[in-house]
Amino acid sequence: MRGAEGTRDRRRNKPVMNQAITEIPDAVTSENSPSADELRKIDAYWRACNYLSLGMLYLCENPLLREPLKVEHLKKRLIGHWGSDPGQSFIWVHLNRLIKKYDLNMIYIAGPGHGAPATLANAYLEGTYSEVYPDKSEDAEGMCRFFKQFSFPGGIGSHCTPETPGSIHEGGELGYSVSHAFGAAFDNPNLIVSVVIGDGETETGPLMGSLHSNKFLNPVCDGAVLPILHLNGYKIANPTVSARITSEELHSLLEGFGWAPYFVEGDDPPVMHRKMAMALDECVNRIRSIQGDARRGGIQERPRWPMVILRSPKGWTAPKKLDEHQLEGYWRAHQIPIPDVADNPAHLKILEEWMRGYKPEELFDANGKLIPELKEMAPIGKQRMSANPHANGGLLRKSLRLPNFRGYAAPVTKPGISQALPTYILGEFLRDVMRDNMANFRVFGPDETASNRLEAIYAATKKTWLAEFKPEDLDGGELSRDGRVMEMLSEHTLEGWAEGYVLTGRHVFFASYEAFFHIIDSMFNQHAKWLEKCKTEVKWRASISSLNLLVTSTVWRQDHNGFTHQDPGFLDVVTNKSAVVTRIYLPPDANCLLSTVDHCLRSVDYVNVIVADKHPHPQYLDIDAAAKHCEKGIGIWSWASNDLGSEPDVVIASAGDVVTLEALAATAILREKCPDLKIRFINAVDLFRLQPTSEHPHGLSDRDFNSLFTTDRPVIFNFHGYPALIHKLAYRRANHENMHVHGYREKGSISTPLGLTILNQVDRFNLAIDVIDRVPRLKTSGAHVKDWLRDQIVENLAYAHEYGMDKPEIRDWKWPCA
Ligand SMILES: Cc1ncc(C[n+]2csc(CCOP(=O)(O)OP(=O)(O)O)c2C)c(N)n1
Ligand SMILES: [Mg+2]
Repeated sequence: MRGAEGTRDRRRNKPVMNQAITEIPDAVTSENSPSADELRKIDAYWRACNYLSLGMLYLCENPLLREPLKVEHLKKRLIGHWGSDPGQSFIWVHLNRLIKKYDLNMIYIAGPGHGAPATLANAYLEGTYSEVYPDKSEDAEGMCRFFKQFSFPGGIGSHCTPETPGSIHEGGELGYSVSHAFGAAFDNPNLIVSVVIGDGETETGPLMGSLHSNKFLNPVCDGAVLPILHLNGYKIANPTVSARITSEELHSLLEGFGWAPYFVEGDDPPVMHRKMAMALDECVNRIRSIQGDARRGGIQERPRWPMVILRSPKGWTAPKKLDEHQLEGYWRAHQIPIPDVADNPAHLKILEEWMRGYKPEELFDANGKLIPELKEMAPIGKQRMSANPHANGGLLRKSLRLPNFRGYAAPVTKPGISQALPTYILGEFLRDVMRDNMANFRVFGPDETASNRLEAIYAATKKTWLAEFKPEDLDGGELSRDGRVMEMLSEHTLEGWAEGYVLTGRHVFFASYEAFFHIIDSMFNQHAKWLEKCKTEVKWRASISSLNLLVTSTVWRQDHNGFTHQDPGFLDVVTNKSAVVTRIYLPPDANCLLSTVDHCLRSVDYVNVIVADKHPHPQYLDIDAAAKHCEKGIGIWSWASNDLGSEPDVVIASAGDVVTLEALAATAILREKCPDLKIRFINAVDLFRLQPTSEHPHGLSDRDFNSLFTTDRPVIFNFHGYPALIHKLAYRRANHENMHVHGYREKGSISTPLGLTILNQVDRFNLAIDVIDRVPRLKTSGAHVKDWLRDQIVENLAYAHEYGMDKPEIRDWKWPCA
């Protein structure tokens, strides 16, 4: 046993220490300690979990080992992870004790989601699994099916997938457990979110950043998060950093992050059960005292919330060695601990003895159901972590109360004459959404809510801040302990909070700089996958609110920040994911933005990506026209077109705000310089209208697409993002070979707004040149105009280089054909 002695050894190597480590001692008991009989039952329950975990990894027959184990009882392919399971089940059974003892409302998040056999075993033992999937009944046949389906074709995945009752976190991609946990805890004052963090997971950037979440949790109106760092020492094939620094260093690190860590260390189950029970009692008492003090007397200081460091062997309770290799307590226990059981009779015997060592015959009755004495160790009904409605958040979801977005409209009497600041106007709408939904709506942004011009929200609520306040904060700091705007400079943490918040049945709006959305590409991917499964396969999961992402501070107005801030590629990432859950909107003006956001806030089960710049822009549509245009998703702007009653010579199309302005300016130039040219102007708000209906539910029918874009006329498409995306969406369309897409060509620089568009050829002059080149009858007759257009490019760039800004007629451009 590696216990206190080993710990002392490590401590000889002493770094600086701030405060004594709270380590639960081996031999001390308190009046509060569980009785010997309770500990015996906890251990038996844990053995049942471990038995089931191994059953899932290995068996497809003989589930209770009522016959000698033979090769034909084994799955042909052995897939899954053992190493994390026993520690996670150990944690789960102890949390069950806690829930019952203190009548808690608790959910469980498995950071190392590959330890799913632990979560699944517990869901099965609690009866939830059989309630949700009746064929996995609590008897030998049901258990057999339960084992067989695990990580098996046609069955379930090997992680805490959406099919897993009680899970809101798949844990396939490590790093987001703590941020998800906090998202779940916000505005859930009676909830405790237990979150197991893998010690390998702790090495990820997102996890480390998320440890700061405790500065954003309000003990009065939020619930608690109880992190349990699962220090089992190893990842797939390496030791973990956290396990190979001294306990003092680890303690200092976590204390520095503001936590009060309780160390539970060892490998002797009876001792460890008692220590874990004591540690968790301490944690609950501490949580209750923090919350009680704050709820009675207000928040005096930032709470130091408890957490547990569980140092126990990886693959705990496995054979110590397999042949000459260490198994328990080493990375070799990570996946299938004994891989060659089918070919190696001696190893098959070891597996059998190992499984029999849990004494299944003492744990399950004649039918194969967990015996009543152990059944009663788990909570019942909704108090089971596997059945807690917070982990099926749609059940708790209430629609937002939304003010009428028309009341916030930018006045537009004629198209393209007046200017407005779209995101500022949106901020006014969101302010009132916030006012009417002060318990289930939050706004997220990495230090940028004001920068993105959504600052009107602060009139309804401030930014959450539980760290130190300084006098100067009163001067525009907008900080408050009970604020509902979440700002931290970690896109990962914010995205994780936002996901945790919607997954538990609430509503979010997340705004971030366009270029830095890439930081959460992968998190978006995972969330989209989760949603897709829930929507298409896991019918018992209730619909949750959409994840609403505002992509702002966009590429086209980063002329001053330069190249690093220019990247519209998040949209490409989004289009890779299932059409069932992805939506992309590019509202061209403020009123379209209002209508779009109103729609998104009402929707469920999507990721809504809305692209809108934060600078003043010309306004085109009054609020009624905007609502209609957004409803259609794509349409002809007849006021910009002159092809009424005839076939157009060219279609000019746009998707995006800045590129719409340039496309309109090009249209105006062409209408003046080539008055005979028949132009049709199309604007797309809903990008997926471009895809065929067979590819996306928002896709236009071919008939509608062809009548809009024609089947034979050149289409000059000015797009906000990378041009290839439009080709990808529209490549099956009849007129695709006539589509010429302008978009960001990765030409970034410090420039003026027009200069940047010229660099990438989405500017009015280059667009007009392209039209002349593509319309057969203008090819030669348009030469003079083309020449003039080239002059304009040269002159405008020269002006920008001389004065550092665009010419007044560019800056103050208005639609001239009104
Ligand atoms: C972001 C990410 N990188 C890599 C992996 C591949 N991977 C799966 S499990 C694992 C080791 C996890 O170790 P730890 O967090 O200590 O969990 P344990 O199995 O020990 O509980 C790795 C690297 C992953 N799932 N996610
Ligand atoms: Mg580990």
